[in-house]
Amino acid sequence: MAHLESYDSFKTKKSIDKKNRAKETAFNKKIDVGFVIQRDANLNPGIVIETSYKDAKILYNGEILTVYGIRQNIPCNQLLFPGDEVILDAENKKILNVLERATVLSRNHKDRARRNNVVTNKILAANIDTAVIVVSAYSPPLHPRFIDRYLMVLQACGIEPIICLNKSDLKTDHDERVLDIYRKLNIPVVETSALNNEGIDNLKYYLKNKRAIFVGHSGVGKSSLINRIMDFDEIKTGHVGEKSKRGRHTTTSSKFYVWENNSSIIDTPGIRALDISSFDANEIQNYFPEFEPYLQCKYKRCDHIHSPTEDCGVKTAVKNGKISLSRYESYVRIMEDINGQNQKKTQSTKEVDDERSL
Ligand SMILES: Nc1nc2c(ncn2[C@@H]2O[C@H](COP(=O)(O)OP(=O)(O)OP(=O)(O)O)[C@@H](O)[C@H]2O)c(=O)[nH]1
Ligand SMILES: [Mg+2]
Ligand SMILES: [Zn+2]
Repeated sequence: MAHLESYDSFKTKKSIDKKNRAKETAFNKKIDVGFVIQRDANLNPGIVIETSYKDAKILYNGEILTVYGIRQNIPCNQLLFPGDEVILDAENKKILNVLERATVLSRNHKDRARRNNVVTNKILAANIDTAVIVVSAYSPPLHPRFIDRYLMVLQACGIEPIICLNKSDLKTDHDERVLDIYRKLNIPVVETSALNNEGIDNLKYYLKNKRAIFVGHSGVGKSSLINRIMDFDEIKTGHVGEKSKRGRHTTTSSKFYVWENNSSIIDTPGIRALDISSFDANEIQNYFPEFEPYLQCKYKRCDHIHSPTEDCGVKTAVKNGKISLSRYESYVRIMEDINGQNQKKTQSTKEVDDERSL
């Protein structure tokens, strides 16, 4: 198994840019934000905690204030997201400016209500340092395919990943084997049980002085973990279906929580599937940094799928145990999805397939 020096290679998309002549994807595109201003130490911005279609709750000088009518109240008609920093006219409860975003976490969203499953890029949060991919043991079951897709999205957004296996009280050998794949890639892996209050201090250690976001499937325990970290019981949590082993989508909007000076977490609604159709098939290999030492294939445009093993460095490395089979299978699945989607973008059953694959 290739052992990476650090998980830096999972942190930014710089290496990906270098190799692909800085191609702009839906995930890293510069968002046109009108009246955005540069950061400056003299500014005293408020932080957006939560937004609705009309209003935004802002943390400002230790207090939470609500700005009503955000559509009319922001000079640039700018949409706001949790983690956004804004300059306020606090007296008149008006937003004067939005600070330039350090990072934007976005993901594709397939609108099933609209014809042809239109895919839009949806921003989840701004100014995030670290994203915790929360997964769970047993229910919902742990799927490495989902983790691999989320790792790609985070690399594209330039956000550090942490993997948190919650429900460690239900952990099996299968879960242990999956976690090992990511430990060997030097991605921080934390095990917690929100139920038994275990591993919470370790998780806090990784999140100290960071702006973090918890992402993942519904029912894995994102909100339960935040309740433990905050040492309260305020966030509503929901049961997981016994048969389906799926969550009930209890959290419906993202919200920013400060758990210590300088340390915050955004709770997000659980998702069903992660669409990766906007990625370019030629770029995918670069989102698997452990492939890099083995990219000397016989054919320059080798896709590491269709060439015979003896002609392909990546397939040979998988055969020799230098690259994890699970990661390679994710790569193949993602390539198939992207190529399939390119040919049949309107295929209405695709979403069902995506869900099954996660
Ligand atoms: N056994 C066990 N159950 C847990 C643990 N943490 C959370 N749960 C249970 O898992 C269920 C789902 O928890 P939530 O915190 O609502 O999950 P979520 O990820 O926020 O779900 P959404 O808001 O739907 O995205 C609840 O019934 C929790 O009691 C844990 O460590 N062990
Ligand atoms: Mg929740
Ligand atoms: Zn190859």
